[in-house]
Amino acid sequence: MSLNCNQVKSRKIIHIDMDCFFAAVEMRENPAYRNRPLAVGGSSDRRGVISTCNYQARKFGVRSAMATAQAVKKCPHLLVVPGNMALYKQISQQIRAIFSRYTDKIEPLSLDEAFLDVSDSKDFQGSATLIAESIRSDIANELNLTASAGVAPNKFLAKIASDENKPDGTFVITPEQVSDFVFDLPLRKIPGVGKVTAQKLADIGLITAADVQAYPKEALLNRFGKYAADLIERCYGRDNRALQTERVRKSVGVERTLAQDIYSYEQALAVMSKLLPELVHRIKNSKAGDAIHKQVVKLKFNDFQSTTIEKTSDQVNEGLFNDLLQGALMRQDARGIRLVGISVGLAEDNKKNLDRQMTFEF
Ligand code: TTP
Ligand code: MG
Repeated sequence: MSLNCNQVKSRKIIHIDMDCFFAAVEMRENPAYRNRPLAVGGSSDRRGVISTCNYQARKFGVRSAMATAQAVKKCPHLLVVPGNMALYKQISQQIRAIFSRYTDKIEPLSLDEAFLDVSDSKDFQGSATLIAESIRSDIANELNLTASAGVAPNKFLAKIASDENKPDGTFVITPEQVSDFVFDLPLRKIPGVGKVTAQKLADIGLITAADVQAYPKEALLNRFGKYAADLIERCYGRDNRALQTERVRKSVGVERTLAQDIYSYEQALAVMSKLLPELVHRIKNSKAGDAIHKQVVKLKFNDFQSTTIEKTSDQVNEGLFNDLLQGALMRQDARGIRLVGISVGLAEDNKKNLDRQMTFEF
């Protein structure tokens, strides 16, 4: 049976968001930063802005995206450090590896936050709350960092919930609590409602979700168009969006296992030249041409050991594959070759995640 518009599939969604992520990493790495107001950002004499700051600095009113000069005015003892993006990315991978112990339905939103759909999980007898607590304690024990979690029947409520008990806390909205929770919810807190939209809504007296519920639906749809329909849904606590879990492809390749072992460069080259048009075809089909950043040759020998050799490249270059094959054969040691493969590595396309962020800006 298919779901019609009014039937909302019940899900168990966890939203995890690291606490003052960049600043927390800096405090972990440098004990001297721990007990003082700290920000990561550009320096004030170069018109820098604050990326984030620790909770001590927040007490003084320092915020993300604030000019560093203004932040230092608010908090004269603020220490501003430049940050280390490579390290934040590496830790982000470690956090994702922890998530993947619990589910493969993961939608990363940025380096420090992600949605997890644990509807079908059997861990902790299916308790999303206990799963969230377990993830938080894994992060604390293994990475020495804290995260906050929101647990709810859908994405937008889970996202709002993760902010409720920040830092180092969990907030749960059960299906029974949804209507009470949204009643007082300021529209500004709904992801996608920015400053401009919130002001336009306030202009007609709409501040909370309850205000929207009480307002004539047709009038809202006429005034604000199609975005109003989603907004009204959120104001009743509804959000039927599934997680966008599609994996970003990391490579495209073709390989051939041979019926009989081969031994020479010429033989391997002949196999490779048959594979090449296939590879080009696959790259075209996957529309990945623009993302190519390396070429790879793989050989498997008749003792089942395999070897790969690669070189940076932004296109498919036959000459380079030939050179790589020669390089790989230096490792042959008189063994027979059972498999020849060629592939291209693709750069990760982070834009995809940004494009997904939905807004209600009218
Ligand atoms: P956030 O999760 O928005 O912030 P946070 O983790 O620092 O703090 P909170 O405890 O409130 O979650 O963003 C994650 C990281 O992204 C943050 O550590 C730094 C970076 N960032 C910027 O560089 N500029 C910005 O304007 C924001 C909002 C974040
Ligand atoms: Mg965060």
